[in-house]
Order: sequence, then C-alpha cells, then structure tokens
Amino acid sequence: MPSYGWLLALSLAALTGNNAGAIAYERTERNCSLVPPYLPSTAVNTTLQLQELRERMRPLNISAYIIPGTDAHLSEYIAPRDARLAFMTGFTGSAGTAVVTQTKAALWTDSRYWVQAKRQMDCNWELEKDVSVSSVAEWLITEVPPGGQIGFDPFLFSLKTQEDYDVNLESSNRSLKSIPANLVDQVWKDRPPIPPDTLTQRSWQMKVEHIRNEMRDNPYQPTALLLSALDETAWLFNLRGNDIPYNPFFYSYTLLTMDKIWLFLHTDRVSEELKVYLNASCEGPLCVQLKGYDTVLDNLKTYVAQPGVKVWIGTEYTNYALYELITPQDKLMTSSYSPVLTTKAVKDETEQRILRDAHVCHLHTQTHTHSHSGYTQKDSRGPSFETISASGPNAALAHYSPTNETSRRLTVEEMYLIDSGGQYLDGTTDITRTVHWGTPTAMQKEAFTRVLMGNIEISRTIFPSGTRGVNMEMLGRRALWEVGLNYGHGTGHGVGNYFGVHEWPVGFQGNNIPFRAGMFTSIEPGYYKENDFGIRIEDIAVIVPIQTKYGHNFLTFDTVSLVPYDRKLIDTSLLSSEQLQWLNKYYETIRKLVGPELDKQGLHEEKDWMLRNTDPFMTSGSSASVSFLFLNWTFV
Ligand SMILES: *[C@@H]1O[C@H](CO)[C@@H](O)[C@H](O)[C@H]1NC(C)=O
Ligand SMILES: *[C@@H]1O[C@H](CO)[C@@H](O)[C@H](O)[C@H]1NC(C)=O
Ligand SMILES: *[C@@H]1O[C@H](CO)[C@@H](O)[C@H](O)[C@H]1NC(C)=O
Ligand SMILES: *[C@@H]1O[C@H](CO)[C@@H](O)[C@H](O)[C@H]1NC(C)=O
Ligand SMILES: *[C@@H]1O[C@H](CO)[C@@H](O)[C@H](O)[C@H]1NC(C)=O
Ligand SMILES: *[C@@H]1O[C@H](CO)[C@@H](O)[C@H](O)[C@H]1NC(C)=O
Ligand SMILES: CC(=O)N[C@H]1CO[C@H](CO)[C@@H](O)[C@@H]1O
Repeated sequence: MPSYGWLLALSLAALTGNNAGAIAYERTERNCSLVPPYLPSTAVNTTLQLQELRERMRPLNISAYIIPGTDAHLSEYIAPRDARLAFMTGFTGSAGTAVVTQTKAALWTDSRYWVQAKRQMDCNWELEKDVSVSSVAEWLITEVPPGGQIGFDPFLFSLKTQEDYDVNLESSNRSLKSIPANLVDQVWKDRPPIPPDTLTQRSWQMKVEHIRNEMRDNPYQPTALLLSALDETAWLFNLRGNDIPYNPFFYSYTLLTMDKIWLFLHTDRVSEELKVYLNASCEGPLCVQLKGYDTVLDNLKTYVAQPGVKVWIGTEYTNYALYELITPQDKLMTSSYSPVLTTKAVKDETEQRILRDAHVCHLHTQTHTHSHSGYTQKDSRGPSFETISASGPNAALAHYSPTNETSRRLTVEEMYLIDSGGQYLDGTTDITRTVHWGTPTAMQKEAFTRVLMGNIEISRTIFPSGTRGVNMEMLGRRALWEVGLNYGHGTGHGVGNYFGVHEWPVGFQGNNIPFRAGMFTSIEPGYYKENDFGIRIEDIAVIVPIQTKYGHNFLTFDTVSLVPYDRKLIDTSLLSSEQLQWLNKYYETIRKLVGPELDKQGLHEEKDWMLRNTDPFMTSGSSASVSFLFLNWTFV
C-alpha cells in the first residue's frame, strides 16, 4: 500500500520484533480467585523481595512501609535504578504507590494502568484503584495496629505528600516514620548503577542574574533558592545529561544565593572543560561551587543555621528530606513552583522559532525512525518517551506499549493509535494520530470526529491572557459529553526545548499556572472503549497574541504539529462551520510549511500523500466520499 506513505512505515514498525502472534486478550490478566491462582507469563514473582523487605522492616519496628514510584527529585521519568516500585511489585507503569505490611501488600494506580497491573503483578499484591492519599491512609488505618508506625523514605515524598499523609492519619493514633536509608535499595541486590556520563553543554550567567532579580523583587526577601527538580538545574546551567530515560537530565541539586552558586552533582563525572564553562575555580557571584551530590543535606543544614537567611523552595518538586531541614519556619519561603519553572515555561523568541522549526524538520524522522530505530537524523537524541503503538483493544489502554506477550498482528479491520515523539538538540516533539486501515464502524467514526472536535474547539479558542487551562479544559470534552462519552486522562501538558516532553507547570490541570504568550502545550483529547479500540488526537500548540475586535491582551493557540488526521474517520457533518474552517486553515498551513520541506528532503511519495490528505473539506457531505465530491464540484 505505497499510497499510505509514512503510515506504511509505522505499520511495519509495529510488527517488527513483536510478531509472537496474538494471545487471547482475556487470558492476559491474572485471576487470584482461582486455586491455584492463574498468572499470565507477564506476571512477576515477587515473593522473595517481599520476604526480604519484611525482614528489614521488623527491627525498625514499623508496621507498614510506603514505596512511591518516583525518585528523590520527584521526576516523572525515572532512571532504572530508581524503579523501586517496579522491582517490588512487577508493575512498570509510570504512576503508582505500593504499601507493604508483614502480611499484606497493595498497589495503588489509576485507571490508565489497571489492566497493565493485572498483567504484571502476582497474587501477593492487591490492586487498589482510588489513588488519593486518603484511600491509602484508610487502608493503612485498617492494616496497622493503633500506636503503630508507617515507614517512608523522605527523599521520595514531596512535602505536600508528607503533609497529606499526616493530615489523613492525624487522629488515628498511627504515625509516619521517616527512614532516610531506603529499605528497597537494601534488598535490591542488582540495582543498576549510575551510568557513566559526560555532561553536554551550551550560556548560563544571564539566567542566574534573571533568577536573582526575581529573588530580589520578591516581597518575602528570600536569601537563597533551592532547586530540586532535575530540569530546574539543567535549564539554569544549560546542561544536559543522560541519567533519566527520555529526558536529558542529570542527578543534581542547586542552592543559589545572591553571591554564591552551589551545584551538587556527582563530581567525578565533571570534566575540566565543564569546570571552565562553569567558572568553577573562583569564589565570586558568577563562580559555580561544585559539591558532591550527597553533601546537599549537610550544606543546606550549614546554610540554614546562619542568622537572617530565608530559603525559597517550590513545594511541588522539593523532597521532604530537604524541606525538613529548613527550620524554624521563618527561614522558609514556599511557592508551588520555583521561579525557574515559571520562567522556563515562557519560551523566548528564539526558543519559539526553534521549537516550531523542529516540528517541521523532524516531521519525517518522527514517523520513520520507528521503522529502523536508528537515530541517524542530524541532532536527534532519541525518543522523548516510550512510543505508544497500539491496535484494536490494546489502544483502549491509554499508555499501552507493545510486549511480546500482548502484541497483536495489525489487521485492516481495526484502529491503530501511535503516540510518539523525539528529542532533538533543537526541540522535543510529541504527537498522536489514530488511523483505521479498513472500514471504520459508525461508532468509531463518530467517536473520532468528536475527539477531533474537542481538539479543534480548544485550538481555536480566544481567551484573555492569564486564563487557566483548567477553565477551558471542558471544551476538549464537550462534543464527547454530548453523546455520553468521556476520557480518563488530562487534556494537555507543557513541552520543552530538548527537555522534558511533559514540562509542568504548563497544562490544563487544576495545579497548572495561567496561560501566557510563549508557552507551549499539548492538546490531546481521546476516547477509549474497553476491549475494543482507543482514539487520541494530540498536537503541540504555542500560545500567541491575537487581535480581537474590542479587547486587548487576548491569546489563542497556534498548532505547530503538522500532520493531517485520517480523513476516513472524520464525519464532517458533525463539525460546525467554524470547526471546518479551522481544519481547512490548518491543512493549508501544513501544505505551506511541510510541502517545501518534503521537496527539500526529496520525499516525493510522502508529499503526494500529504497533498492528498490535506485536501480542503467541503461544508457538508459524508467524509468517505469527500475527495470525490470535491473533485466533482471543482469541475462543475
Ligand atoms: C476468575 O475465575 C473465576 C472462575 O473461572 C471467574 O468466575 C472470575 O470471574 C474470574 N475473575 C477474574 C477477575 O477474571
Ligand atoms: C515464587 O517464588 C517463590 C520463591 O522462589 C516460590 O516458592 C513460589 O513457588 C513462586 N510462586 C509461583 C507462583 O511461581
Ligand atoms: C495509641 O495506641 C496505643 C497502643 O494501642 C495505646 O497504648 C495508646 O493509648 C493510644 N493512644 C491514643 C492517644 O489513643
Ligand atoms: C515499637 O512500636 C510499638 C508500637 O507499635 C511500641 O509500643 C514500642 O515501644 C516500640 N518499640 C521500640 C523498640 O521502638
Ligand atoms: C568568572 O568569575 C570571575 C571572578 O568572579 C568573574 O570576574 C568572571 O566574570 C567570571 N566569568 C564568567 C565567564 O562568568
Ligand atoms: C521478544 O521476542 C523476540 C523474538 O522472538 C526476542 O528476541 C526477544 O528477546 C523477546 N523479548 C522479550 C522481552 O522477551
Ligand atoms: C456525479 C459524478 O459525476 N460523480 C463522479 C465524481 O467523481 C468520481 C471520481 O472522479 C466519479 O467516479 C463519479 O462518477
């Protein structure tokens, strides 16, 4: 099917290495009520690690131990050596919390991962579906005797999380006990080491001055800023590393004062070149003092002991171990996000241009790397997250990635969803398209169209600067809600320049910061029908100023992802004329920007495919015959 252009390449990719054949869908989950229990081959036997963890718990006199899924920087993507939750439970999803007592073990994860958990966990583990702290606390109160203690690693709790547990356990006569030496690490014999690495580089002094000005201008007069999230330090110094999968970050903390900069990192990995770059052999305000990663607690303690100091932390990404050192209270200043994260969220003109260009130039790679998985494209640094490639019922799992046991042969009879992205030196991409190789059902077509309507409704919205994403999020759901459909994940997230593909605090959630011009966000409504199919349409957009008839300071979204949607799945009769107009204008932009790039790269087949798929839609008529109708009409 050469006429399918890159879609063909995608389908080949999905087959490569995963052709173990389809296994009946229902048999892939465990069944713990059978005797003996039924375990699929994907389930991990966790008996030994549980036994050893319990042995470590006894002398500490704790009745339960909490194992979060994050690392000491509260990162979204974690290095293999921080995958303690997966080691203990077998479950490899990106979100979850486990609790172990002497007799029980339970995992909490959200709806995206229930099926995966039932495929990967053995019957040592209960699956709990309400992921709120209050639900975990309720379970703890049932399982831990009165007066009992619940152990946790303070490096893996944000102070917000610690406080939530405290509040929920407050009147129960059960208490948390902070245990800085992680118990899972003690039983994890072949825990992966820190990868050897050299840090890559590019100019940081202006950023330091900018952040110092924010500190100076702050009415609470902080004397120091503590940076804990990995992207904060990476951004501040323009450094990238390799410690975390998919995100180019390195283990680090930074303590920035008006006249000093302390950078905590694994100093044995610092090259002479990097020392020169960081001006590390002097004492002035623009000299970086390199300190061992493990000395952060001692150095912070010493700093806080001085009179008249006040340390600013962002509560969303600071771990409890650091937070609890900052006492008394008048030495602490908090905001949800550090000034580094809020500054970084607004891209300057150069960053905007570069990130836009990345979506044009890498359009082709983004779609072809999947077939030969080489990072041959210039500036490419690999994928920005694990590609989600799912057909038929597997796509109903919003975060499915193929494995030998669950992969399915593609057929022309079903829908196929691919969510992929790349890290390039000039930007990070993330895009999802859903296609049908054969004839979609009426329901599939309607659901797809309604998801697309949600994407378009958000994309074409005009709003005052400073509007919060959470207040426009329902525009992405409205067309689905009208017919009683919905989706169980967020509607979008910020994106970085060769940075995190999920760059909070930009997005459509309640705890995201207000939208300003220059921010990048994904827009990604979806619909998932269990055991049947899944749909997601995801584009990246930059927030830009727009002229309105009467008002000033209004903004809208400008979509930078430039790939047409599957025409076969669009029922244009459902779209409003404004939505159709938006779609046609978007297709015009794709032709204008991507056409010349495809010519330049000599991709003639892809260009033909692009042109065919960006034909303007007429205002009514069934979409299956739209291109015919269009031809007939132009000749009439
Ligand atoms: C487990 O197997 C039993 C007996 O076949 C069945 O009744 C039950 O529904 C199964 N449970 C799950 C969760 O599949
Ligand atoms: C799990 O491993 C333990 C210890 O090696 C063993 O005794 C047990 O039989 C295994 N369980 C299953 C279901 O294979
Ligand atoms: C907490 O529980 C312990 C053990 O049962 C008991 O001795 C103690 O009195 C309880 N304290 C409160 C405040 O209820
Ligand atoms: C262990 O915890 C119990 C409450 O569960 C407490 O009564 C006891 O004093 C503790 N023992 C030690 C050695 O800390
Ligand atoms: C390096 O530090 C010295 C001494 O404080 C300062 O004068 C100089 O401007 C710094 N150089 C750079 C490139 O930041
Ligand atoms: C999946 O199957 C392929 C081909 O049979 C094999 O080479 C590969 O090691 C398997 N991967 C896993 C994780 O089992
Ligand atoms: C009514 C009519 O002329 N229909 C034609 C429209 O164009 C298609 C493809 O070019 C023809 O197959 C139809 O006969």
